[in-house]
Amino acid sequence: MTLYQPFLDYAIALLQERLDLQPYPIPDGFKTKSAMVGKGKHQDEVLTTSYGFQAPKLRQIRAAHVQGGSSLQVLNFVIFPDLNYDLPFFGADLVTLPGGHLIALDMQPLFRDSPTYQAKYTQPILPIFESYQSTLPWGGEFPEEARPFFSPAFLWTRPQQTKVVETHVFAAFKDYLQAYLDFVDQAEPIAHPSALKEIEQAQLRYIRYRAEKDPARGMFTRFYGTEWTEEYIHGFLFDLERKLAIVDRI
Ligand code: DBV
Repeated sequence: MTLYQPFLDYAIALLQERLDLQPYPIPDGFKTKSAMVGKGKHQDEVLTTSYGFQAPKLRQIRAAHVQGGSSLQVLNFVIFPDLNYDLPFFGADLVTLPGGHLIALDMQPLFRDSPTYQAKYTQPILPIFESYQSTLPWGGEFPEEARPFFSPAFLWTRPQQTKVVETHVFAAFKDYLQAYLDFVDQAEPIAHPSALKEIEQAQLRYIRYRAEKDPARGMFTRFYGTEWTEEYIHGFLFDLERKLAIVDRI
């Protein structure tokens, strides 16, 4: 059992319970990928496993789980809503490297600075966010250009102890995911053409930023090479542009 496996198991079980969950295609060669890294007795297998689902209102629910021993564990889990809903993205980046743990958890907004959007999708989360402030304090230094993509309820923390990840971070992950699924329950489709255009633009802004700045690019490139990594990022992890290009051709 590795650090983030219980997070993944919990998420999939909850999604199955609360949504009409269907598979989402994972391109050939990306379901599992493994490489040996390091030398001699420090050699370790790094295994990356991918998961993909879809559900009504949710275009893509996907996870990448990287397991490479006690000092390399990553779970990146994102939910991308359909383009006719104003739902935020659910984003979890749970990272354990030799330097320590790095946790990012949020409902990432389409329209960060809109007061009505904040009232709808951030206010309800603030009590949850605040309840973790004392055990999961602000993680400090954080790329300024990423700020527009996070909500005021962004949980960003660097726990010193693995025990904190297993307890408080796991509890926060559960609370955020449950609250997200409450938003999904309540979401109504958007029909107004100008609103739809704004949603599409916001989704593209987000996905382009994440694909371009993916902090895992260096790690994946070292393990699995450039070709695999770029295809994984654009063809699976952040695939909206490719999917829209297909629709436009039909
Ligand atoms: N991050 C991803 C994906 C990952 C992943 C798809 C599958 O978006 C892992 C793997 N994140 C990952 C790794 C690191 C980080 C760090 C391996 C460590 C990189 C390193 O130190 O070498 C939130 N993740 C980070 C950082 C942030 C985030 C802010 C610190 C990186 C830095 O300082 O530049 N999540 C990340 C982010 C967005 C998000 C930037 C933007 C919208 O949702």
